[in-house]
Amino acid sequence: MTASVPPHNDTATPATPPLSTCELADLAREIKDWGDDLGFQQVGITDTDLTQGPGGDHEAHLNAWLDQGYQGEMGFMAKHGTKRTRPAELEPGTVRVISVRMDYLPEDMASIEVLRRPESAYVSRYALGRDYHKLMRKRLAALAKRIEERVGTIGYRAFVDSAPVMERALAQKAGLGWFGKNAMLLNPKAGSLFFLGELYTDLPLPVDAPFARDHCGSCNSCQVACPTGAIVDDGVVDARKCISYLTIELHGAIPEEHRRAMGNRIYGCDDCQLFCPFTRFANPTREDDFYPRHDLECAELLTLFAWGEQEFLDKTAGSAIRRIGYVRWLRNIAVALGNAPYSEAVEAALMARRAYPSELVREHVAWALAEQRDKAARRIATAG
Ligand code: B12
Repeated sequence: MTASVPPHNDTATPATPPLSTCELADLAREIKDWGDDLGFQQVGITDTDLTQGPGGDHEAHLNAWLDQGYQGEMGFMAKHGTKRTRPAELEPGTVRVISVRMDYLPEDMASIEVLRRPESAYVSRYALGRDYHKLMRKRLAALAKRIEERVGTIGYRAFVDSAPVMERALAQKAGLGWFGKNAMLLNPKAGSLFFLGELYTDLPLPVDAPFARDHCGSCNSCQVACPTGAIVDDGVVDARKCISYLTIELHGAIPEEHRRAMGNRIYGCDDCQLFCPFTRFANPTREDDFYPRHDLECAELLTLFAWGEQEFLDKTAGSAIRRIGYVRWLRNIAVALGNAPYSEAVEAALMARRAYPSELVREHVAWALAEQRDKAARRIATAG
């Protein structure tokens, strides 16, 4: 989680005189054009009421999710009380939310092929290039500046997956898409491989219509595809089972029951999106910064496991991957190596890390070695 742009509060500048309804409508149209110039694929505007409307009561939904303990160790999900569902409690004066989305999928990713090659590492497509948080927040700040150039000082604050904000609920209300059975915010023309971001503002702009239709119908490909059965109900993810949580958010040991199902996924998981029929409509990103670095889209597990700590820090500088740190990086790759077909090279690489100073790494390496040796023994038994 990263920090948001601090509240803009320039008391030296005179307050903006109230705008007429027509001026606000013109401004809303301009905001959408500026959003497009700044690289957002869609911009919508909504009010701040997340307790009623066609999307449902998100405050109640979130509380039910938390009551089930689905957040696991993500204490930040429960920490902020109603600030998450009531934007004006987080940022006083907020009456509107400008919700934006930005495509992140680089072209020619051959994602499913990589998933099916157990010697290769699968890194979530959102994390192959530069970290999106800063990039999008800067663009949102630039959008706010353009608004201020037009109308004078406004109150605003920009967020991208940072503070207690219900990003999907706000995006659905702002007309950007519907909630898929995989809980993703999906757009019929773009699938779900995009990030969300918001500008909270005190400008009483006209709002857009919420996205009304649910296009999932009877399809449940995402639920069938989820390797760990983490989608426990339509639109509900038990994070404790989600490979994204297990590889990124969880600090300790990955529960053994999920290790085999992780396959070669070493950072995040995209299966509930890759196997969604709407993903074929995903548009390639316009951002060079989201293109892969260091061949992360198809690197060999053994290559990544051989990175030293300094190499990990150098190669993941400016990437979202860096936040998991080197120990969890090794932990995740050790599990994937345990899942790879038996080979002497894999066994040797694991042996080389058997006495690694971190107990967390040692335990996962020991598990992976046992898996490898089990496969070797079975191979000999079959050959005999
Ligand atoms: C915590 C979190 C996680 C957790 C928990 C995920 C989860 N489903 O809750 C973990 C670590 C598992 C995770 C994983 C991923 N995440 Co995440 N995550 C978040 C975060 C910080 C909060 C989500 C949250 O509030 N969860 C609580 C549940 C209750 O809310 P929700 O997930 O928004 O679900 C809504 C829908 O389910 C819908 N809904 C569906 N059914 C119903 C029924 C009723 C009655 C109602 C009222 C509502 C409803 O309403 C819910 C909100 O009320 C957001 C950023 C943010 N601040 O919002 C990013 C965010 C949701 N994540 C994102 C991404 C990209 C991912 C991954 C794809 C990353 C990856 N490749 O590994 C996976 C996808 C997993 C999945 N299928 O959800 C993007 C999603 C973009 C999009 N197009 O939807 C976000 C918005 C970040 C961003 N700024 O772009 N994530």
